[in-house]
Amino acid sequence: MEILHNFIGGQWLPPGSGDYGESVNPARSTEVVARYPLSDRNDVNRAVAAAAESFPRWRRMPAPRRAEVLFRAAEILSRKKPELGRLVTLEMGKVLAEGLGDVQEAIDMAYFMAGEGRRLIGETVPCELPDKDGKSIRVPHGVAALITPWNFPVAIPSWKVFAALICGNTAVLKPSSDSPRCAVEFVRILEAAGLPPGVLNLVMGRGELAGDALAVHPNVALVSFTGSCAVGGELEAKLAPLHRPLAQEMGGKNAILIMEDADLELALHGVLWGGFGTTGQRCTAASRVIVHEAVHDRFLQMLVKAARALRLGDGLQSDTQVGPLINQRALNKALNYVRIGQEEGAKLQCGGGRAGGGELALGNFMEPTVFSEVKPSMRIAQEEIFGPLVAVMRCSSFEAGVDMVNSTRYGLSSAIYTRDVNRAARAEQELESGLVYVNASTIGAEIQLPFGGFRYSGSGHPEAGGRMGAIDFFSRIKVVYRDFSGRLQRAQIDIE
Ligand code: UN1
Repeated sequence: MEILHNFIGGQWLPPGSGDYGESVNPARSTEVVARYPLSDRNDVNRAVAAAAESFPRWRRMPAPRRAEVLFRAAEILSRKKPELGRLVTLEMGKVLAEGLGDVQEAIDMAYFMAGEGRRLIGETVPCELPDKDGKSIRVPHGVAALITPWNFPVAIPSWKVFAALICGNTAVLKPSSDSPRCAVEFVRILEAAGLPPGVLNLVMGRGELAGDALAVHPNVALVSFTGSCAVGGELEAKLAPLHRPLAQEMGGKNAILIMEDADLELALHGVLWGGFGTTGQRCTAASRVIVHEAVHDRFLQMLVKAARALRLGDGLQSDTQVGPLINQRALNKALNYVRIGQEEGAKLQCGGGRAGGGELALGNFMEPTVFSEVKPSMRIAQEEIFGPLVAVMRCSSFEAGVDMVNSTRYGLSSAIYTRDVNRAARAEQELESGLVYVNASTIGAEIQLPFGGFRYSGSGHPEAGGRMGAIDFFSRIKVVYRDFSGRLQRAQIDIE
């Protein structure tokens, strides 16, 4: 068991308070993975000061040079992928293949953002006046506050950190208290890659204390947050008077729409992967399945049979298909939704309980759960559960199905299974979510395109790559007009 320290100004330091919390293995709650600092305002102040101090030098370093650090980090991440993937599973619970995938996403992001160091594209345009030109350039904001969740404990820090740094910002990372050890390993890799001291700082601890103090700190220029809608909303209210850019990635209530002409076997794999992969703990998880009435009963039967057969267990065991929930609170929340679903009149088809036999009793395991006869207005069809619970609904047509998909306040990811190319194309237009999948599940976005949700799912500042992705948030546009005529030229006036 390791005692973790904050990383401030290039040094690993204990918290001023001397207090620590425990990160435990969700598959065996008695196993402490690490003790992490319960940082307070003073630790945060030190970290922000270190980031602010290192900003002028980092900002002036040419972006292709900054990129060299990211390339080296990508190489170290690749080398350490096996052990880091295991650590993800140990601390967060997802099965090992997914733990390795989490690290792979960080490797992809490191290479991608390193490449951006030679792009960071602006515009050059002709001016209306002679001997004058105009261009836009990207400049950093300053100190970025990065607040990350536990469900992608390496990947999501990488989305924010690499994008922030390549643009020339310095940063303070505040990871979830459920995955501090993964965050420390991630930061150690950047340290080993030769990142100058103070450019990235790490402060661990509770959101209410360390996270809040960081987000509202006067010397922080912008905030990027991934987490629940409730916390995102509170953050937005606290930041409103400060007029500081805030990117939020929040919840989802993502749906898979299965039409009567779909390949049902393929759709089944999509639902199992989207609904029960990562134990349903992705913001892109498929928690609703809307099936055309002509194939509804058949599909439901296939789904229930397959869900019952899923093997629960410690994610490090090679035959495990579904790991534990992150903590007792998450387990209680998901179990509570089983009760709510039953009270609302939905029909529990399988699962619904804590899985407690043998070794499983030590962890936060829940049986893969399927409800049928779910109505769009029910809470289990509207609220994010973040657990292995799939709500199956019935629709009578493509149009009715699309309306049902769109009938929540969220809008992160959605999917359609159909063999009709015209219908697939219409779905691309009609589904109101930031990500739309055709004949694929709601999860598994790749990093070279933007990632973000509509409505309550996000603030409209997508992360990751592509035009309009994270680079747009972590840089700001400065417009430069250069007049080399040697005389006063008045725009809009001296146009002859
Ligand atoms: C998340 O659930 O918070 O698209 C992120 C996916 C992953 C990222 C999910 N690449 O499912």
